[in-house]
Amino acid sequence: MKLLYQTHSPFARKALVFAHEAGLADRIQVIHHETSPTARNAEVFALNPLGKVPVLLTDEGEAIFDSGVICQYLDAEHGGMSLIPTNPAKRVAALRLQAVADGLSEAGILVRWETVRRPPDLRYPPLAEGHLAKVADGCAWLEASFQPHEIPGLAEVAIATALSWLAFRQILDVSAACPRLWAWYETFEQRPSMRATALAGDTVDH
Ligand SMILES: N[C@@H](CCC(=O)N[C@@H](CS)C(=O)NCC(=O)O)C(=O)O
Repeated sequence: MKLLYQTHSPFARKALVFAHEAGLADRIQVIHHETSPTARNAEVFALNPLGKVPVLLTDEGEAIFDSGVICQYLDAEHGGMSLIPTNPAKRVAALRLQAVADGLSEAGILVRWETVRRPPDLRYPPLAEGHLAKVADGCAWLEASFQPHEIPGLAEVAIATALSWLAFRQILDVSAACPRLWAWYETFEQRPSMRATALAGDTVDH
């Protein structure tokens, strides 16, 4: 399999950490791609009409996206215990946690557009403030309600990779705002899956 990846993407890292946790990383060739809505990457668009990474190219040549769908695909590819609960109530709970984690990254990316990525005279501070509030509220929601499983699954991977990216881009000081969540994250980030996939690099918008 091939994974169209980006070393500074929280979503791409989520898919790759999941692959590590599923024991599938050595079956995946990771290929770095820069993507941005202002710098079209034709190779990524050829596989994903939204032009985003991650994209997983299966051994059969099918392009799978987005990160959550890639995780579902990978979960069916390994012979071990499922990383996404099959029990309907537990599955919905895990998918809801994934939705919050993805929302943190999405809102964080929008904060960066309004603070560093967009040309200064086109920035709109109320948008940055609104998206930053979503990041803060999402983290506070996790601080209050997230009960991590000891054996990590999709929810744990999604949350850890999102928190890691928020810290990497200095969007929010989660350690100060959410000490319980951050303490869990600090243990999680020692896992081989996280250590093998450190975030790095700058966004390329042109
Ligand atoms: N919902 C998607 C989000 C993927 C995403 O936003 N990827 C970013 C990198 S972090 C991207 O490729 N952005 C390029 C663009 O927006 O055109 C997923 O979970 O995979």
